Amino acid sequence: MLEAFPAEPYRLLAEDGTLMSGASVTRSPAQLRELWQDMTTVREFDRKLITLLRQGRTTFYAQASGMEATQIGIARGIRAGHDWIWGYYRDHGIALGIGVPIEELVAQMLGANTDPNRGRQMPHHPGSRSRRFVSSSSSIANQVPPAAGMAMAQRYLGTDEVTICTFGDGATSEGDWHAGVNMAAVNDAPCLFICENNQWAISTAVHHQTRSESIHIKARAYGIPGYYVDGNDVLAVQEAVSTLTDQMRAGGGPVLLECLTYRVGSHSNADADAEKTYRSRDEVKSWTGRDPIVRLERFMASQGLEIGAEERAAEVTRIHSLIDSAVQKAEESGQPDWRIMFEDVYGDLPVHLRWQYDHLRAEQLAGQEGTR
Ligand SMILES: Cc1ncc(C[n+]2csc(CCOP(=O)(O)OP(=O)(O)O)c2C)c(N)n1
Repeated sequence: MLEAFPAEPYRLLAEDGTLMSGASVTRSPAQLRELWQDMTTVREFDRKLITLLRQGRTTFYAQASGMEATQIGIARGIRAGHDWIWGYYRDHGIALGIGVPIEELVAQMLGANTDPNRGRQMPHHPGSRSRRFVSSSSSIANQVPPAAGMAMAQRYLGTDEVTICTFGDGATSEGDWHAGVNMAAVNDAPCLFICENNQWAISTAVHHQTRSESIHIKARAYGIPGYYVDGNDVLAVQEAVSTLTDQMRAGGGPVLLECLTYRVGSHSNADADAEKTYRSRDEVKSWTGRDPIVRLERFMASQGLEIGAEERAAEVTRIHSLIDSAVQKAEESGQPDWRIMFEDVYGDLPVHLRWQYDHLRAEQLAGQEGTR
């Protein structure tokens, strides 16, 4: 049973994929397969996007490999398109899991004309109005105070929507994080704060950036419950997220949930060879041995739902071709025109921006004259 402040992370599946004693799993075969497909999509998305990055076709990427169970468990534990998500730059797995189309994500990452944000955000910082996935900020923990504010509004308005706010372990050492969690706590705002504890903040190990014995224990300081889940067990994460959001929908206040997982890849393109610099190959190997996708596959096999080699290969091919065609469409749509800088903010352009617009336009025309 999910309990606040446990000594060990809550799990339904042991690391070898067997059911924990006393645990029961009520998912149908179709639901289990869907979770497997979602996690495989996140893994393959990483593979394809890293290739694009190396080819210079996008300029920033932060992979989620190893963290698929956490992100898909979150996506499948909320009411997608109804609840609001304030995520961070590594959350493409959540975006995919709640149904943000691959084409939109890829267009955002390539800064293409077909990007709903029209290329204005840094690559790999997607948002989706229709799926209620708020465009993320690169500034660590920046999303926490506004997420608390949105949850306060939900409380005042009496809706049955809740807010999900995700972040890494490093974010819990930032001032914004403490201000936001405190504000949600004193206002009983229905915000589920979720730490995707992948144990590294770029090159800083979690035990080097906090003296707290865990992340979820920090909830005590704000008088709210802290939960702790095995973030490589998709069934446990999904169950915890759905239980905690149901509690908040029924009038409960904010909670903090820590999902213990591991980033097996690099932080981003800034540290492409992490094992040569700040962490050991043995450490990474010990976590690749606890692969969240393999854990679910083993459980499925024990239920007579084995994923065969052919099925796996067909699924990977299907995902790759979806991504390939999304890339082709995005690249064919071209890059946004410079004029979009001046659109979508003001109904009437203020005088200083009108001046800048005219100035740039004149420069552009002069440039065209010069090349004739
Ligand atoms: C306010 C701020 N300080 C520093 C940075 C530089 N920075 C970018 S990512 C990062 C590490 C964040 O680690 P964590 O919150 O654990 O998330 P993870 O990337 O591990 O998922 C840092 C320090 C930043 N973007 N914003």
